[in-house]
Amino acid sequence: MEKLIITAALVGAEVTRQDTPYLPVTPEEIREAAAQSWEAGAAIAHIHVRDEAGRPSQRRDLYEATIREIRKRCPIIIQVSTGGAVGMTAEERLQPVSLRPEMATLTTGTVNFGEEVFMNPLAEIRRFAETMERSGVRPEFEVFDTGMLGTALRLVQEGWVTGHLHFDFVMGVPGGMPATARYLLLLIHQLPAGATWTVAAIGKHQLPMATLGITQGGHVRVGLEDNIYYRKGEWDTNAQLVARVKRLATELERDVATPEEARRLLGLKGK
Ligand code: KMH
Ligand code: ZN
Repeated sequence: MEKLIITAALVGAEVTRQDTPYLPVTPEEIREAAAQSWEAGAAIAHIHVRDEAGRPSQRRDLYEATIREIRKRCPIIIQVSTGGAVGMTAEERLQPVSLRPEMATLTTGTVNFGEEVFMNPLAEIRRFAETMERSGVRPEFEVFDTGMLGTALRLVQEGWVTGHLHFDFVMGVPGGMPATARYLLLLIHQLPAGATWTVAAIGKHQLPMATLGITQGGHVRVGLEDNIYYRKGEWDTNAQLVARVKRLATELERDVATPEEARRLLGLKGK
């Protein structure tokens, strides 16, 4: 198997400081979380940013400041969110892509998201893909439900996305697909040859699905965006979650990729 790429989803848009005191929100805190996660074995930092009041934001200046801070401390691959928070406009969500980060997320469908709806109409998805392609930003397809894989492949067929294909299966969001082995196997068996995939799962599902990602030849995303507990009732940090995946991978005899090795696996040129 190729080396394991660990993504640290450091911040997210839904978790608050009231939920966990360990959530990084300022550029400096996100820098430290990224650096500690890199030291623990992460090759990619999936980032959202927060405004001065701690609210989810897609402001370009906040992403710029955060990326600058992270770059001071470590060579981790930076993947910006274009999902942002539910209810944001496409214009708002696309702002960080203009910074030309190495990667950005691309959600390929609309999905119920708890009591809300995460809207991603096809015309908007095409626009996001076209903007990333033009900016030299590698998309990571965010697949919250099974139909989104078909839409991602449609975008590829239509020529909106070229080059290496990388998917993130986000499992266990209320309204999205469940976090089960059966769903994961269904998805990975439909991937085109040469594509890579990672698995992210919400809350208590994170650890078992991460283990499946390691053993089934995929990659793994962990972090406070998806899960704030190390075990029931016990908070953790992003780095602790990453370190646990690295320990598991080592036990299962799978080496962990550095950012440079991950760049080669994902066909990234580096920035
Ligand atoms: N916050 C979710 C509505 C992404 O980062 O692109 C969307 C999300 C996906 O987190
Ligand atoms: Zn995200």
